[in-house]
Amino acid sequence: PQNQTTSENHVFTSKLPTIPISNHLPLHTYCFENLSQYPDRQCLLIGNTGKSYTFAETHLACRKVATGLSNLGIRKGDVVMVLLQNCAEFVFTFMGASIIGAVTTAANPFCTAKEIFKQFSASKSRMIITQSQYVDKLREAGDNFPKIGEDFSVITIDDPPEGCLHFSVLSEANEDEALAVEIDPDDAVALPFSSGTTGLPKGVILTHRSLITSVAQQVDGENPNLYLKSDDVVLCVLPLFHIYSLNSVLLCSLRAGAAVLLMQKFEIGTLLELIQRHRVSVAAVVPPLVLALAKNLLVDKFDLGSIRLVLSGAAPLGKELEAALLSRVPQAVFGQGYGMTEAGPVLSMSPSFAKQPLPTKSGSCGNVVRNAELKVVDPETGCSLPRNHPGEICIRGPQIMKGYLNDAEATARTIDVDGWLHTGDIGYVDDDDDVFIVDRVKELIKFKGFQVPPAELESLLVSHPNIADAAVVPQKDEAAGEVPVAFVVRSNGFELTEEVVKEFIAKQVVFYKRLHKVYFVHAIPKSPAGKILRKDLRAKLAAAS
Ligand code: 4UU
Repeated sequence: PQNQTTSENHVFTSKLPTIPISNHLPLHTYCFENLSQYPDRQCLLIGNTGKSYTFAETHLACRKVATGLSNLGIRKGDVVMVLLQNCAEFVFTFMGASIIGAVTTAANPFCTAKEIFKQFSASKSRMIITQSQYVDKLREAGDNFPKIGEDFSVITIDDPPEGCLHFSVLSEANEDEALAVEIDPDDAVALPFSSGTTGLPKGVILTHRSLITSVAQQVDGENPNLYLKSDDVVLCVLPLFHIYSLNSVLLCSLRAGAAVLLMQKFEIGTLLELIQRHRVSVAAVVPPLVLALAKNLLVDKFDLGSIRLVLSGAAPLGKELEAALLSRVPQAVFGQGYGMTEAGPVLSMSPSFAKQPLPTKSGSCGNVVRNAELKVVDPETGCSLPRNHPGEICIRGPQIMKGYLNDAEATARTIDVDGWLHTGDIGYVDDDDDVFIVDRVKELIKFKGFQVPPAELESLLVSHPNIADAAVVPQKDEAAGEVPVAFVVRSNGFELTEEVVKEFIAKQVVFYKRLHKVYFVHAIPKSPAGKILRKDLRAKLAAAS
């Protein structure tokens, strides 16, 4: 395929040929399509217990949970909330919901009750599947929040506290009794939350068609861009409630017939031990994990010789860190993927992971995925730019989201009338089709790859009686990449310390949204239209450090 580069329109496509994609199927059918070739192969390996499930067992468990969900009244289009660390039940629930045409919205179980119920209410979830340790915070959220048993049911994967059901009500249902449903490719299947380029977190509607397309762009075709083999063991330490792990680790592995090693949480010693024990061959990581693998002294005590491929994504990765990692796993191929929840999520992927690998440069996020179009637009004029000119990256293809849930305005701001999704990332495509991200123009802050939406923290800040105005921006940080810091205007005559402000936020948000610094100022710089001039504040920070 040739890239069109007429003077008005510079559109970049993959060097890999376009492939047929079975995106007319329901997601679960697509993911388990090749199951009969390897029913007895390991599918899920549970890191902390040593338990494992073959592909046939996994498929059966998903079908049982599908029936179980419908026995509890979950119907096509209903939303189920998953509040779990990585575990087999996450997989069974997600795929089980897909089978009956229901939708999964997953959240970080460490979120505060307030954060969880925001997503719960916005998504109109009918039930929460979680661990017993998180039930208290749901119960004690206060009178203004939905009530367990009255407004929704709770299912726990371990001993259920009073008023909750055990996961066996789902997993022990009779798979033959599942209600037959018809699924349209454009029906939602996943509803992750993302703040996108601006504002508060919003439900991102990912359909069967979008997720199948994205997975196929990675692992399908004669020469898959991300070549996963059926004897691979793929590390799943990144949380499945984030789209990176859900898509590029879980769904891609299911489709390709590779085993997934589920780890509940990141702890370097356990991680290294599990990599060695299970001979992990593919590791999906984020930059802070690369840092740990590159720098931690424990690494030398373990055999990491089984790793053949390391994929990093979700945040920028420096060349030095990449080199440091490769000195620890010299046999491995290293590359980046570039994703965004709204984009389905993968926009570009290193061609060095392909079955017939091609080189890519250090620091690059690889090439645009196949069966998609990418362009770089001048943020001022909206015109597309030629190679080597940085601008806003836009992507088009059947993999992108259907839109934001109940937010036509935000959808129209993000996907234009021609179907281009605007990422809010600044980057360019070089002469060899390598994509480089150089900046972010959207508000979003990324702490270790986790989303921190400034608008959310700003609205909390101005709800404090002694705060007149506030703005939150990213500050560069060695370990986390970026941390949120606040500029705060005190209300007239009020005393307010940095500690008080930090504490006020800390008790309302999940750990990675905590403020790392508070700067008191007399006014927040704003445009004539009242928009916070974030660039000015970021420049102020850069000048001060
Ligand atoms: C610089 O981070 C993600 C998804 C990441 C992903 C998914 C599948 C990576 C590889 C993969 O295979 O989604 P969000 O919505 O949490 O955050 C999106 C934003 C991007 O717009 C960009 O600003 O995260 C940033 N980002 C990156 N930045 C994502 N990947 C990269 C990257 N380099 N490689």
